[in-house]
This record gives sequence, structure tokens and C-alpha cells, in this order.
Amino acid sequence: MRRLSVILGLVLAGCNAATVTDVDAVVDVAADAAIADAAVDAAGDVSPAGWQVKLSVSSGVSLLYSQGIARLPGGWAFSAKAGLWRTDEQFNQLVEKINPLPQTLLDQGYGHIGDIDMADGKLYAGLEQGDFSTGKQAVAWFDPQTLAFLGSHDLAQHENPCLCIDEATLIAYTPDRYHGTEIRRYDVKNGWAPLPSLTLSRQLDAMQGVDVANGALWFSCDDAVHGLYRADLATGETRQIGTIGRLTAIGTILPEVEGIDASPTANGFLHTLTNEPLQATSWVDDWLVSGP
Ligand SMILES: [Ca+2]
Repeated sequence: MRRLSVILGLVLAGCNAATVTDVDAVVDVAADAAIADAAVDAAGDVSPAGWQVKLSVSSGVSLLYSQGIARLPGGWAFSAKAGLWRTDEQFNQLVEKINPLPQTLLDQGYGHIGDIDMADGKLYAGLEQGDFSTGKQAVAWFDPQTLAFLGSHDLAQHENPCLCIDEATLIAYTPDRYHGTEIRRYDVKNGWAPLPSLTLSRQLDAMQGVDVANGALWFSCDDAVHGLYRADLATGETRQIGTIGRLTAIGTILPEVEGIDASPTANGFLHTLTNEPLQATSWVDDWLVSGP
């Protein structure tokens, strides 16, 4: 989350929203999505290849879950700038870890945990320090059960808003810039050795979440249309496949799109996290995805 940190700072620690399926919210999202679809159509940017994304279930979760989401065996993990949580399948909180990073990393300015991902039995998180001119960011990994810090590695890139790892190849993917086309790749099992970047066929803005599955990267972006995007791993072809919606502002404050997870569950294939401080909740939206 890059916006609203002041507002979030006012939220009482320990806030736990009940897990619900909010029918009204589903209707709101559908209405918002229709508006966004019109905007997308006007831009001529919808995939002609027939990708379709449909909202399945919306669940209210703790407002503190404000950065990332990852599927774990039997439940979910969530992140905030300075927090990690583990929940069960129904988003009942099981473990909370506030300030999970060691002082040595905090001393280097790593005050921002981004989107997270589970791979090879570990929970990985992109770390970011605020001086993007240094070309130095980092990744940390944690025990997915206890959320205890296990290790970290420096990454030679400008920003690091989100990160994912292909479970099959243990190749990591992370945007070099929050707005951009270059996706850095690393060989995790070879000490995070850099690999040639993947270049997206179009720029994505406000990349808040990325996951890798089924031969593609899947992005959640806090851009003007709250877009969901698919980028082909082989070619870099990047298309908008839908919108998360939630585009109704309260005053001037829009809900903020956060991380994404791509894992098949009973409720869908994509799972996005959206933070809505003025409604005192975050949302996990499950999406059914169909394609050619
Ligand atoms: Ca994720």
C-alpha cells in the first residue's frame, strides 16, 4: 500500500473483521465492474482472445491485511507494511506477527513488505526501502506456520512492490518498477541468481500484486480501472482480462487494490485483496477465470 498509510496508522491494532460473504458488496462490485468495463472497452484494451473474469465470492477480512495475500495449505497468509498473518480457510486469524523483520533489515530501511507468495515450503515477501535510486531492494522468507523470519537476500532492482515464485521452477518474478514493463527474474535455488528479465508488451501501472500460474503472470493493479492483467510467460504479451471494481470513492478516497493469489480453490482461480479503510475492512474477492 502506498496510499493511506496515515489513515491506516490510526487503525487500532488487533482489529479483526468478521469473515462474511457480503451480498451487498458483491452487487457493488458488479456495478463498479460494469463502469470499469465501459472504460476499458473505450480504451480498446480488452483481450480479443476471450478471457473472462467473474466475481465469485467476497469476504470481509481484517483491515490490517493491507498489502499481500498468499494461499497456504489449509488457509491463507496476509501481509502489511510491517506485519504478517496466517488464517484458516474461513479467514479466522491463527497467527499474528507484527514487525516480523530483524533489526538488521530495518536498519537498512526495509520498512515495506509487499505482496507475498508461498513456494518450496516457505513464505516469501518482497522488501522495499524508500530510496529507489540505489537499485537495491531485498526479499525475505518466513516459516509459513509460525511466520518467524528465516532469511533474506539483496536484489539488484529499483523497486519491489510485489513478488511471486513459480513452485515448479523456483523462478521468482518481481517488477523492477511500480509502473513499468520490466519484470525481474531470479533463480531461487541458485542463490537468487539474476536471470534475463521478462518484458511486458504494455506498461502496467501501480502493480500491487503478482502471482504465477498456468504459464502466465497475473497482476492486480491499483490503476485507474483497478485492472486484472495476464502476461504470457513465454512471450510477455500482456492483456487486461477484467477489473476488480471497487471504484466508488468516499470523498476523494478510493479503495486500494493490493495483492493477488492465483490458486484454484472451490471459489475460483484468482483471489485479490482490496483495502477499504473508510469502510474499516479489507476484502478478499475470489474470481472465476476462463480463457481460450
Ligand atoms: Ca501473492
